[in-house]
Amino acid sequence: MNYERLSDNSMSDWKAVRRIIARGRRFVVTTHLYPDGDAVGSSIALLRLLRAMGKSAGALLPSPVPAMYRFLRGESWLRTYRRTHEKLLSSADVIFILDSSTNDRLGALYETMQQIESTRICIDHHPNNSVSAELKVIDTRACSTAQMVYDLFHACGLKIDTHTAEALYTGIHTDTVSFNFLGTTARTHEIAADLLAKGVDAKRAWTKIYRNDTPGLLKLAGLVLSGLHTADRGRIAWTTVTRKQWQRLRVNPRDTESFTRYPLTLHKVGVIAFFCEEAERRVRVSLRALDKTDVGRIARAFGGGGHQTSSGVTMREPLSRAIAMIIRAIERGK
Ligand SMILES: [Mn+2]
Repeated sequence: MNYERLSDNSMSDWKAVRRIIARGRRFVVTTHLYPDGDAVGSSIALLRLLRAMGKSAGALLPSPVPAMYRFLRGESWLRTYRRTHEKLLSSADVIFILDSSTNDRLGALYETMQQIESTRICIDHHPNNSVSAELKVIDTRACSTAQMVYDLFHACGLKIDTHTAEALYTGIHTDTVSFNFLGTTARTHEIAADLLAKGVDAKRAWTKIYRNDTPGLLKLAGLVLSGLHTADRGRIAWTTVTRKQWQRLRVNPRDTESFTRYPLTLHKVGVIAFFCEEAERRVRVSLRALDKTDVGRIARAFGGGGHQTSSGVTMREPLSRAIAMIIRAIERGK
């Protein structure tokens, strides 16, 4: 098998990135709010790449790394951005923006970045990327940003060590929903095989990422599932969690993000919506599509973002109104 080939990205894009890296001395890596496995994994891997090239590199994230990704070696390099980091950010020759499709998703960093001179490079796989950057490498066919960073390692002629492999594997595994969705191809499996050959322990990664549920969270999942709704003869399925429900079981509402996975096994289901009432008039909506419905477009229509198969939006509406608006949009978006 040949792992050197760059089937999706044009080599010239990576050459440009490599040239900018060679010229710079100080680098900062950042990614989106509420970072997922891909955001965390690709950030750690890119830091390792920059350091392997003898560069000074740090990472400033708009929000903290979730507990389930803290097993990754190098996680402690990812710091949560505060105003006191402004100097550090402005002294960077280059800022890498990973896995983020909009400026909004960069939180407070975006505001600061507008006022400084650093060159910004955006590496992402989301469609309709509107991030402000001097150089953008966008590959909507890539299953994850981690896969693109894997390509960059090859373009820079660098070896991938076990810790880097584990970070990249985590990004690919989580973004593809365990090698099932979002552009999972033969190449995705080839890369995974290469990362396993480099020493990734698949069972350890799965255990760390997925075996974190508390009894309270599973009890909440039970409540949520008994309130399952379907529409359009089973094509649409949705569940909700109210503020009262998560408060009573002392669950952090952020931890309910994984609840979208349960209705995926419903026979003939095409679109899944999950509504989490995080606060009064603040509803986090997660959408997943198994059919051709473009849930990315639906989320964008309400100010959110994402892919055709996976997207999200936070709505400033009462729960019942948010449900009505989104379900109507899904019904129309067949
Ligand atoms: Mn991603």
